[in-house]
Amino acid sequence: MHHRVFSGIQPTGNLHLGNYLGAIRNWVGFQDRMETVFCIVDLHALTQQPAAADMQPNIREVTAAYLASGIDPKRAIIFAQSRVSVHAELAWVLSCHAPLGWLNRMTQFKEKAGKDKDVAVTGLYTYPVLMAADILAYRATHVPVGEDQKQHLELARDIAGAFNRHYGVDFFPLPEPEIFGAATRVMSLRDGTKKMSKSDPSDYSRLVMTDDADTIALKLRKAKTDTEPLPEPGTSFEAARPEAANLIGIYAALSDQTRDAVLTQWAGQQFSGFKRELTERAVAVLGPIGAEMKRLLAAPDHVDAVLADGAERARAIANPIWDEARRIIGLS
Ligand code: AQP
Repeated sequence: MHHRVFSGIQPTGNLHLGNYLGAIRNWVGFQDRMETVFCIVDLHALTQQPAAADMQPNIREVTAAYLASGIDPKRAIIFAQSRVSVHAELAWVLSCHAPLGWLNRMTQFKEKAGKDKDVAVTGLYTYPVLMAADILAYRATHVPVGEDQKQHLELARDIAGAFNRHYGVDFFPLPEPEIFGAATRVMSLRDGTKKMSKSDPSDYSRLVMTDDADTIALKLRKAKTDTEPLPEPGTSFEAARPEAANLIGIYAALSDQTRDAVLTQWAGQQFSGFKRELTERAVAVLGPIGAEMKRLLAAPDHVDAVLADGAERARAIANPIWDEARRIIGLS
């Protein structure tokens, strides 16, 4: 089986440390080993009903984040989802193989739809089917994402299997989730039980990839902790101290250490000193990326050229796969 990586991020603004540590950072290494396809999933973003004027700036923002983080557009394919019509067409086909019961189990829909499910839009509900189409349109084998997307990936595997069984083929590979690093799930700086998210109304809940050093310092100073000193390594404190656990996880990820190694250094000390060191590490990692993003976005010609070239290369992979799928289905 030909190995191919696919992943994507929604252009919904406020790209944050969780998107970077949970996703983008882990994509870079794949470029040397496999064919890589990195998407800006603008059709997914429509589930949040954004203003039209926000779409292009947000698509460019995500593209700039990929480039500034070390994704090389000569090797990787970088493109916007809506430029390749196969995503939407295949999503329809796959929705005809995805029982309601499977979608009813998706926890992200339950979280995002909130209490009144009758007013949640249908696109939010079928979002995971479109995500399955994103991956299968390229017959991708590896999908590096954060922990929160694991359930959607399992669904993509199930749908691929259902399609293959129905038509008696071995056409779609069952994509493997690639979830790794110390920060597979970065939590909100204000509430350690909620994930860091673009759509959280509080700016203080997240470090944004373009935050400058002063803003990073301020947000981390204000980040919620408790009054206890840092815990001992090897103890289980996570459930009782979610904010402490989150900051320790972020520190570990930013410094390429395990959580226990961080605690060996910091156990028994106060959070004030720990936060100062954490700030330095966050600035060292995010500072250069944010500066490069701003440089790219100030004159976005390069960003736009990358997207145009990427769309062409993406279509060159997806169109023949779609043609073959149509033959399997009996549509041609
Ligand atoms: N807090 C997080 N920790 C680790 N990984 C995360 N990801 C998102 N939040 C965290 C990973 O980032 C990638 C892109 O996510 P997305 O833009 O498709 O949508 P999302 O998962 O819904 O992300 P957000 O930031 O919470 O956005 P909104 O608020 O718009 O819904 C995925 O690989 C995801 O795992």
